Amino acid sequence: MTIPSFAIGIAGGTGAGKTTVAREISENVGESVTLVALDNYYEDLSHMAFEERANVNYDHPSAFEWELLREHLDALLSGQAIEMPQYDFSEHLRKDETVHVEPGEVIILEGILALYDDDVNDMLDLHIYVETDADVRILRRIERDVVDRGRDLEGVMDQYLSTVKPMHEQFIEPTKKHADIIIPEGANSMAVTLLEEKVQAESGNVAEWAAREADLDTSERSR
Ligand code: UZR
Ligand code: MG
Repeated sequence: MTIPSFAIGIAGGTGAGKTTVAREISENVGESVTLVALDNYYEDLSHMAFEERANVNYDHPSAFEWELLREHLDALLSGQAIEMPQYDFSEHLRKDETVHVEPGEVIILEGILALYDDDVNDMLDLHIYVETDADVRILRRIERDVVDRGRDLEGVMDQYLSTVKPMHEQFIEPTKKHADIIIPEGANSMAVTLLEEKVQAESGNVAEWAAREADLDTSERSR
């Protein structure tokens, strides 16, 4: 059983590059990393019709099932596996199937409001906010929503102006104050490299590092 030794939250506006930062860290740290996408914790709206679901404000904190997220983070951090819900963006719907997720050495929670909830923040060791200009974010958002999430341009534009932008200003941006560090642009490779080093130092390698350091000390002293 793995008990994670380090938990990271990565927040920021839509299209900021949160998922990229999370993926790069998890690919490069050489530790087992469990990625928790906040998107998977959108409330289950299967009781609503598609048209109704399409009009939900998905950028408001109330769109998420915080209780389930807290429960799952808590379980992972104490070494227990979870059944993680999956989300279908083109249907605005939680899928029927879940995915069995085991805790790794490092947990990364990633999503627009990853630094919003006080209890969640308490569970995280490192709080990151990815800050990317709004024009870059909307361009990425258009590309992603049209290509990957089956939306049309007009719908993306309407949604951006009616909910995405105002909710960003009201709820997402203010969570920056909970951040330990702010990364300018998701693809900032220096920042990501520094983060990887920090993660390595704090996580499973701690014992190994300590041993190596101790070795160095002795050999230096005997010189
Ligand atoms: P990221 N979102 C949808 O467009 N449809 C859904 O069914 C659920 C979420 C959007 C959401 C938010 N907002 O801006 C974005 N809207 O997904 C968050 N409108 O995802 O962090 O990957 O950008
Ligand atoms: Mg993303």
